[in-house]
Amino acid sequence: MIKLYDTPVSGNCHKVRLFLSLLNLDYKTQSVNLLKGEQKTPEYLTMNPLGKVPVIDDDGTVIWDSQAILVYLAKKYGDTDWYPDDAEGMGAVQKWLSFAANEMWAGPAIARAIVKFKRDANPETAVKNSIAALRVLDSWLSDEEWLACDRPTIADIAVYPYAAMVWEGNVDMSPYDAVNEWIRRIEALPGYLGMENMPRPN
Ligand SMILES: N[C@@H](CCC(=O)N[C@@H](CS)C(=O)NCC(=O)O)C(=O)O
Repeated sequence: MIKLYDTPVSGNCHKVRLFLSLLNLDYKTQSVNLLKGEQKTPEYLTMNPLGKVPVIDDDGTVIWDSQAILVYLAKKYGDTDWYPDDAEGMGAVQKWLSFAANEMWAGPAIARAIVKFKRDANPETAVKNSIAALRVLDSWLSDEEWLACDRPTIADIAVYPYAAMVWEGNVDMSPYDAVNEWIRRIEALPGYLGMENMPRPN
């Protein structure tokens, strides 16, 4: 069975839990307490030398990094709807996986972590980066329902959690109508699983 090394408040872990739920896969979780440094123990570092969550162990196949895990799960358990196998489709999905790891991290994820977890980073830079990322997303989603291939793919799952939680980082979501509509479309997918105990914006 798949074992997910998981921290419930982590948006990167939420990507994985959400996708496991959309695929209707059984899994168990092993909670990793980041405040206690459980991600830096010698045992944990043998699975992920970066000392971060999430990690999955699928009967001995160990994968770290939320984007890599989405690719693995889609290829192994999903179908080509979630992760296409043609060059154009793969490229279209991959650019948003990179966006999730770079722009969504430098902006929305850091802005939230500053407010919620007292992360030592510059709030003005994080909010500026968040606005830049949201503008790119909003512009794309003004013409498209989904990020790639005209259907829900792992691109949407990778970008969604930190977009849906960016308001927790004191970023005003009200100017981004297309992003808000896309968030509602994702939350209407069969098997959608929300972030545990996540408050919703007013
Ligand atoms: N690119 C990685 C980033 C993983 C990451 O930064 N995880 C954070 C939690 S969201 C973490 O484990 N932080 C603990 C640490 O850096 O010590 C991914 O997408 O999985």
